[in-house]
This record gives sequence, structure tokens and C-alpha cells, in this order.
Amino acid sequence: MRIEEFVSNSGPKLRGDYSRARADFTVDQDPSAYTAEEQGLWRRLYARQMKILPGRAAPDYLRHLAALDAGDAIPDLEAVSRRLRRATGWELAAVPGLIPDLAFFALLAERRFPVTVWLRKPEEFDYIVEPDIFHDFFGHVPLLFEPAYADYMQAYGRGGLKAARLDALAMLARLYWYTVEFGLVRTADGLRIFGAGILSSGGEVAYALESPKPRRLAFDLERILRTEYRIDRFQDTYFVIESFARLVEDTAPDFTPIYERLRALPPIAPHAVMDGDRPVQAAAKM
Ligand code: HBI
Ligand code: FE
Repeated sequence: MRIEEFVSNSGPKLRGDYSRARADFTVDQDPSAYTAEEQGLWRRLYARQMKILPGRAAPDYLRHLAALDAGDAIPDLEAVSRRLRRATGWELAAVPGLIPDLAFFALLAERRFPVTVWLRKPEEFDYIVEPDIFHDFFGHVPLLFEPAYADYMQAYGRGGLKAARLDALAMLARLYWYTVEFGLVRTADGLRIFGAGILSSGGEVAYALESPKPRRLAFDLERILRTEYRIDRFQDTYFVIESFARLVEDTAPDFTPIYERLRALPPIAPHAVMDGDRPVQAAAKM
């Protein structure tokens, strides 16, 4: 989709500046353009998460986050890209905000992760609907340094381009939602968070692991492809993977026949209980 077309179709909902975007929707980040207020807000967001993530976030995530040393200032995306290229061959692509599905998938398929350049307003400290640089960077970037996760993200981008041709994007988007955004992983010490939507949230971190309300189900590809989600509240259901390597394996088959089969079945509501669901014991916190 052309930039002008995307901006006029999406109208006043888009809050980024698309006027300087290239045809692939990327822009240049100016790391010196953030105000002192924005730098302060970044530090407060970062510090809040660091109080709650130890013992709850996936160990791989915490290790890569610490190595990024991004707690003091909004990161320079070019500088991080240089390190990321050496680690897993990924790079970061600055974007003005939400971009069209196909542009998003095309970047992932090239191992380029889109990171929004703007930061939320102070009144959005606790909750923001659209991804900003805090969600995109803090939530998503650390695990791009993890080889198996990095491969999963590229496969997702390729799968997105294919799903678009097969008219199956609604199904595939659920996989992204329940893994990349809201996924949990089982470790020897108990459940841990790897989904960026949880990792960058002040409230959902403890809820996802410790609340008795949501269901926590073992990863099941076809169940996920059918499960609807809500974008404006804590999740009713989380899915738990065994490892990133297993996630790559479990999503490696051609989805074409799966889409065909699932198309005939009704979607599953976010809170529904189904025959065959395998609940995962929420581990006691140590
Ligand atoms: N654009 N900047 C940005 N970030 C996203 O996460 C994003 C997007 N455009 C589309 C999109 N996500 C969805 O298509 C996927 O989550 C399925
Ligand atoms: Fe995200």
C-alpha cells in the first residue's frame, strides 16, 4: 500500500509523522530529538518494569535486556542495529507508527524489526493502545538477540506474506498475539513471560503469572489460530510454550491445509474452555 493511501484510509487515528517515510514505511530516527521530559518518562517506564520483571520475565529476555543497557536514555536504533546484526543478523527499522500489514510482514521477512520512533505522553504511562518506542523496544528488541526467537520472527513475516495471499491473516494474527505479544514459557523454575505486550505493561506482568482469573494453556497451534483476542484489556487466556526452539518446530509446517480445515470451524471466544485444552500449572513464585 502507498503511504498516502494508508494515511488517508487510517485517518486521524494515526499519530505518527508519515510525511518523511520511505516507500517501505521506514524513517530515520533522530535520537537527539527527544526532549528531556521524554527521556525522563523513558527512565520511569524502564525503572517500573525492572522492579517487577526479575523472576517473572524469561531468563533469555532479561539477559539480553541487561546487555542493552537501555535504562538511562531512549536508545539510538542505529547503534543497537549494529550489535543486533552481529548477534542474529537482524536490524531495527525506525517507523512512524503502525504500518500496513504487508509492509510489516515484508520487513520481518528481511529480518528488519519495525520500531516506532515516538514515545507516549505522560498521561499514557499505564496504558497505551498503539505501540510506541517503549513497547516496541523494551518489549520486542531484547529477544531478537536470541537465535531461535529471531528465526521465529522471520518465519512469521514470511508466513504473513503467504497468509495474505491465502486470505488467512485473521487466523495468523492470533498466533502473533498469543506468542510474540502475550506468550508465556515454561522453565524449570516455573512460568515466565516472553510476550512483549506483557513485558512492557505495568499491570499485566503480575496478572499474567499470578492471577487466578486467566487460563494458562499449553501451546496448541490450531487452538490458537481459532482463538479471538481483545486488545483493550488483560487477556483471558495465555498460551505456554516449552522453548523457542519448540515454537519454531511446531510452526514450521505449511499452514495452507491448516487454514483450509480451520476455516470451516467457528472461532473460539477469548475466555472459552475447549475439549482438549491442556492447562499448565501456574508455578509458585520463589
Ligand atoms: N505496525 N509499527 C507496527 N507495529 C506492529 O506491531 C504492527 C504494525 N502493522 C501491522 C501489525 N502489527 C499486524 O499486522 C500484526 O501484528 C499481525
Ligand atoms: Fe508489539
